[in-house]
Amino acid sequence: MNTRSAVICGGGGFIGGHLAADLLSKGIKVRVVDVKPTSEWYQVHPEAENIVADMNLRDAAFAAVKGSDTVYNLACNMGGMGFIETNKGLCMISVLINTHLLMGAREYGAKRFFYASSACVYNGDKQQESKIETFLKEEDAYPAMPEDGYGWEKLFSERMCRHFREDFKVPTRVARFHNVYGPFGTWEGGREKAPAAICRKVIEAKLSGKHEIEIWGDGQQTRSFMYITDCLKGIHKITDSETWHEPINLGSAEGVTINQLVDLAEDIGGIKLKRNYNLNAPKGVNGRNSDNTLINKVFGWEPDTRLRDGLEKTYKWIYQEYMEKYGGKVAVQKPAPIGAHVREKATAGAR
Ligand code: GDC
Repeated sequence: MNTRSAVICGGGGFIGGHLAADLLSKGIKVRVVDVKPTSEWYQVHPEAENIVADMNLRDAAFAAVKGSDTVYNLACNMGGMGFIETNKGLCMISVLINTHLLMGAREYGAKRFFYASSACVYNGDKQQESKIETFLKEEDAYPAMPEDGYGWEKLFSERMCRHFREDFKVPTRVARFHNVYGPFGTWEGGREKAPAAICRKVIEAKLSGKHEIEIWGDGQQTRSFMYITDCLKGIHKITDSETWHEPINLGSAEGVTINQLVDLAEDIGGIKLKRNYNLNAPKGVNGRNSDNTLINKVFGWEPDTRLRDGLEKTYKWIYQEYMEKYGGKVAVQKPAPIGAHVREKATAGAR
């Protein structure tokens, strides 16, 4: 598939901003659409056509899609566990975005439609053990028991992609992202995921001189984290594939406990902290890792950036952002707002 023009829906967000830069560097004509005002986009690329619109609405979604070969749907209301556990209804409304974009892709004959799904579609029963070896295979999404709210929306939308492909010949491709991190992502405000949150907390401990850190859960829960450049490589392979169209894992298989993630961040920050475990905080599943058998078989590749390397770059970027924003003072972090009033914050998926 040779894309000449692309629209990135949710391109004001973390992954979308990086994807726009990447496509522009390849000489592709790029339209970026996001509901947030451009002042809140993580990256704004002046070479792109930048549009502020709410793709929950049919007309805006159709206008977004019109005239582009490839549609990337990264738009949804999302965040880390602290957000999705307390905003289930809001997360489910994103079903409108994918529905309208798929209908638009059908109407205007898009050559490709990429949908950013998530590891949150996997059956919760298979993620009960805090083990690094909790590798999830693509078939583990069924029988369906995904993450409540957010995961159900993702699973439904995946399914809709399948039926639009089968019934209406919209050439859909679906990746299941496993916790993506890197520079130009959310690091405060309540939607941040563990890698950015832990980096920020280490930085705050250093700045405040209070050498303690709050960790959600008991720190034994396991995850794998995918660096943004791997995510981009995978998006291209999956989108451009002429043969593979089923949902496929896009994640790192380097599993760690959250305690090990904290070890790495402490090491990068050059500090050791007293750990306070908050067992009442949002925790999500006990164990989750990406089984990469299929992606290796289909594409002869899997995400391979070491967590230590990616986290170091992320830490440095967050440190700079922190200093720029707060000038070396420690900010009081507020929890994410709950409810419909955050609709305008809908942003790119960054699973
Ligand atoms: O938020 P998250 O990165 O999402 O959390 C990973 C684990 O880290 C959780 O068990 C959480 O309790 C723990 N944790 C410890 N301290 C903290 O300060 C903290 N902040 C955060 N955020 N977590 C902390 C994600 C979803 C995404 C997406 C991906 C797909 O779930 O939130 O939207 O779909 O999964 O892989 P996580 O990995 O549970």
